Amino acid sequence: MRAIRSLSAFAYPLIFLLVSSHSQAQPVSVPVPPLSDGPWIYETAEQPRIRVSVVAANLSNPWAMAFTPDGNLLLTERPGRLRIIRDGELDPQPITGLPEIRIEGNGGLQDIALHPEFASNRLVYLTYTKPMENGWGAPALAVGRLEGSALNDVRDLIVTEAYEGNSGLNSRIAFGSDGKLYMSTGGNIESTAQDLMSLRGKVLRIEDDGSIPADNPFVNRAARPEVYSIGHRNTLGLMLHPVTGEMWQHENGPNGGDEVNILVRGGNYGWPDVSFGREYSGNRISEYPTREGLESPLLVWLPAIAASGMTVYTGDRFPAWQGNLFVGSLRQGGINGTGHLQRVVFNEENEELRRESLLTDLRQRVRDVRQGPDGLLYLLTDEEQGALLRIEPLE
Ligand SMILES: [Ca+2]
Repeated sequence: MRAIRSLSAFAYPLIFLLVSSHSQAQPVSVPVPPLSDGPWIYETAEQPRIRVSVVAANLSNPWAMAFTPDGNLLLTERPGRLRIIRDGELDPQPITGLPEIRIEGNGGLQDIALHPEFASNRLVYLTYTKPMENGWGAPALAVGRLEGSALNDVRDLIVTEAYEGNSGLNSRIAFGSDGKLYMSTGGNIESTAQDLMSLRGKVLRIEDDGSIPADNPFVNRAARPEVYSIGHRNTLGLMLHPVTGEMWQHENGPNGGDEVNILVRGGNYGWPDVSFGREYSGNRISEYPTREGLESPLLVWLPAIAASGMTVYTGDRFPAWQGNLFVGSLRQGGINGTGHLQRVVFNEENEELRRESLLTDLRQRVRDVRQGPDGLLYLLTDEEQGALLRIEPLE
């Protein structure tokens, strides 16, 4: 009896190890050194030399940023703080007036967008995880008026559904060339992404005051009228393409199969029926990665890069990068500690020519990338000791 007991004491952790090696949560990592003070100089493939420097350090899991017309920068931290950088200095006091935010899992304060007429109306839009009565969190969208260091008149415009579990809570927002506000909602939950009565796994489209545009694709059907496109897994990039005027979106596949999509009205992007990716167990999601009647991605990452944040460069400071797509990576190939910045070059038909991985040695989870009004590129590293980084040409 004693022998059996000692055997089971030995076997239990062994069984646990075998089981956990097949689970999604198993951390396979390379060590990540703390980010130094920089700056760092890089040779790159097409832009001769660049310098990367720290604009603000000691940020707590920063998630998204927006430049204001008066030269300030607003940024969100996932644990529920909205911060402001004025004249290059981070205000130690967060903006007040935010709603109550649930931060478990991958939830928390997420994306930020300014109203196209922010200079006159001061309206700031935020996505966040709203704590719900069932104890779980729902992706939600709120708007408020920024006055000094306070967000006033805050109200929810969209509150989606809360399901058991702490995944699929991510959301992004962006104004389109049509002046409508687009919001993505995570849908890596069984059966929501194809369900027209669910707001999860979708891109939603509303007016700036939260009302429903009459030309939304599912108005007057057995559907939620906010829905614009369906079949999305976990969107972590959404932008108005600055040249074409299209809405571009990217979403994380499971184990492989991150994809960039060009959104079309009423389009079905296939999740969970088809994907280029695999389950975390290694099984294929579907026999064929796409099929007739579903929208196929413009671009796929195999292995996955855990894409997050997206911008198309249009400035004059990096002439060789004009028209290139920049996407943050949280980790590559399912290995933590491999985050970086990716640059993708297209031809004039939006067909991919080449990709370059940048800043790989920093090993930071790049959560957001945006072009500043000064024509430089800015990145947020989503770490407990996160930072705002700036990339400039070295002349
Ligand atoms: Ca898809």
